[in-house]
Amino acid sequence: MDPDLLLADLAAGKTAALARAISVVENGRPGFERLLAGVHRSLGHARRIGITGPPGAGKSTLVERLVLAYRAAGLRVGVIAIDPTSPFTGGALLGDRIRMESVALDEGVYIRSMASRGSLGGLATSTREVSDLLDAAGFDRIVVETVGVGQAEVDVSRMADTTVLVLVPESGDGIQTLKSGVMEAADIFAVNKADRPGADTLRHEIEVTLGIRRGNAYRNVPAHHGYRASRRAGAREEAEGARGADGRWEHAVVLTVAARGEGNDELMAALDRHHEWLARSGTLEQRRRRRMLERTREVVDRAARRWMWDESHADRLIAARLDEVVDGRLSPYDVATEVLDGLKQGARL
Ligand SMILES: Nc1nc2c(ncn2[C@@H]2O[C@H](COP(=O)(O)OP(=O)(O)OP(=O)(O)O)[C@@H](O)[C@H]2O)c(=O)[nH]1
Ligand SMILES: [Mg+2]
Repeated sequence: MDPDLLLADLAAGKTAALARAISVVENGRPGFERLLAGVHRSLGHARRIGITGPPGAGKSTLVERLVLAYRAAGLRVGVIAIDPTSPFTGGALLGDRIRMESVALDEGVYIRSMASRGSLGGLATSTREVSDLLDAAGFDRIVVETVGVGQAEVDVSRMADTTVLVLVPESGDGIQTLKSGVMEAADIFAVNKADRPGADTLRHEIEVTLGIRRGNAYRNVPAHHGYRASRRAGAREEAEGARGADGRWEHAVVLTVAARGEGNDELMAALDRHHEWLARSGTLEQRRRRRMLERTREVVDRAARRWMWDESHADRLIAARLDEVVDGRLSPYDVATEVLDGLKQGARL
């Protein structure tokens, strides 16, 4: 692979180059770091949107609706679907997780699934790197779909400018989620399958939970607290994501029936509003800056680990000490100390 040639093709918007670049990056093939370094300067055009939520909540259906709407507005969209491959399912579910037939043949849409198998550096890192490639290739929106409401999804969602949490009535997941810490990671809540009973109740629960959390956060600021409390008593605009009195983002809660496209305009509007708020409040800059910090650390971490296992004496030393570790004369910690001390003193293969 010639990274410079690939970069040029990528910038020229050639789809084949994009597919190639992604595969080089995903598999960590030689030159992948040069490729990513090469696109770094051209990043920042795309808006990155994370869609997360429990299995079967309708995330893909919702994403497909968003993609159609963005396409109608003349925007190019990249979609990354994280496949929750486990050793047990072996990725058999993949085809099912991203059936977006209506947009699959559109040249302005690029859909990629990524398996959450263990790679050095982790899925979150490779997702961010693939997003960079889509950004560099000129896509206007990058939507990342992740399944689940745990820490792994939060990590992935940290690549996003805006995170949408999709919940559904009647599943119990909603309440579980509200109790977990994942709530904080979301900017917009989509209560999907609103054609089913319980959607309004769930929306109410979300609003109350957000309200309680806000109340706690502002316990020592009586003026805001009172203002918020009185507004919450009746007003609807808070739930619709108006800007808070102190300039904070107030979460939008949107009811959707993704299967029929209902609520999609509201969701799009909430996404736009959130982006405006991000830009106006300086949060976009802050988030991107924080992301660059995390990214740089991840890249340093991965490079250091790779160097250690590929080029240092660590593996050889461990092999040489293994008998002693097995029969208890040495602990793994003793060996780690010896490895590290050796590295600090410049030990090589
Ligand atoms: N009743 C109803 N069904 C819906 C709605 N949106 C999606 N569905 C259905 O819910 C099922 C799951 O939809 P998906 O979009 O695949 O859900 P998902 O969250 O992407 O699923 P995973 O990726 O497997 O976690 C499908 O059968 C959809 O047709 C909705 O608003 N109402
Ligand atoms: Mg899906």
